[in-house]
Amino acid sequence: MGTTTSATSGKQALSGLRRDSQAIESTAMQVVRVSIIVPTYCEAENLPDLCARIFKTTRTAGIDAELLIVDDASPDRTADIVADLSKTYSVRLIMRNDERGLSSAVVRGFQESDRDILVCMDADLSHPPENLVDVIMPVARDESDFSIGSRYIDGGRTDENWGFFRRLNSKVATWLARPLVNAMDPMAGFFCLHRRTLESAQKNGLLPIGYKIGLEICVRAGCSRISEVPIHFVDRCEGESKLTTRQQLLYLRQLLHLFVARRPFFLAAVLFLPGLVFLIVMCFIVIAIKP
Ligand SMILES: Nc1nc2c(ncn2[C@@H]2O[C@H](COP(=O)(O)OP(=O)(O)O)[C@@H](O)[C@H]2O)c(=O)[nH]1
Ligand SMILES: [Mg+2]
Repeated sequence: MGTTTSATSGKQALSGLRRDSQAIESTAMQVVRVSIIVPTYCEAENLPDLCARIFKTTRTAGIDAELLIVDDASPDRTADIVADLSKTYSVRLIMRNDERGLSSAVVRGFQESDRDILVCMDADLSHPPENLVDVIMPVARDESDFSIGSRYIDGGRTDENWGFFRRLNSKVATWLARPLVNAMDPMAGFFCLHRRTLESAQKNGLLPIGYKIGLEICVRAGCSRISEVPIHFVDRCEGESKLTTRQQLLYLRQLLHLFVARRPFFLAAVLFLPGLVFLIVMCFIVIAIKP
């Protein structure tokens, strides 16, 4: 009996061990590996805080994150600061000396990564790193192809200091993009995607120009599984915005390209319908006032 008991408890111990090792194995399999791409131009003052907050959040959540800073030869101390941070954190600098531009910098970061889950965010702390896990998990769980840190869904908001015209500008730009993508904040710069979403966008003629690379990827890839998680967008404390009028004009050009590629009939209707209505009304008026 005693032998049986000890054999049974031996078997139980063994199966317990197996269960434990299976649990460890499956936990290991479930570790989320993510590359966080941050394009930078003159953001040296923001990087230490950004780095500390990103890694605090991801480590607490058990996410294996690497940070790729894609800098266009900023004439500040970006390179020294990243070298310093890389002693403590998994952070790498990709320096571009012959190119400028936010969207192309982000795509370069994606290309430098060998991971499947990709995140993009600003360096200026406008996108709270504490929301990273919420933005990453829908893609990591394969519930979404594209996940957005959204200012315009319930619970999300923009900075309290935004004036009327800034709000209007952002809203109008957002409304213009809405027919292209089923999301409340399609212009967000804080997003996560699976590598296959990027590949599908590239197959469909991704054009990495201007500022709105998230919108470009989402529309070119024809994403239907999109998640939005609320964030509180805060204005930068350090450095200056690089968003210029030229970038806003480039956005209109980008929209035109996207409408031609994905919603040509919608575009035609929007452009020609008012003219058609005008013609019909004119015909009625001419007929009505005919002597
Ligand atoms: N590599 C690179 N990054 C850029 C460029 N322009 C802007 N960025 C970065 O892109 C992010 C968004 O730009 P930002 O100036 O904050 O634009 P805003 O949030 O629209 O005011 C920031 O991290 C910038 O440093 C550029 O030409 N090259
Ligand atoms: Mg910003």
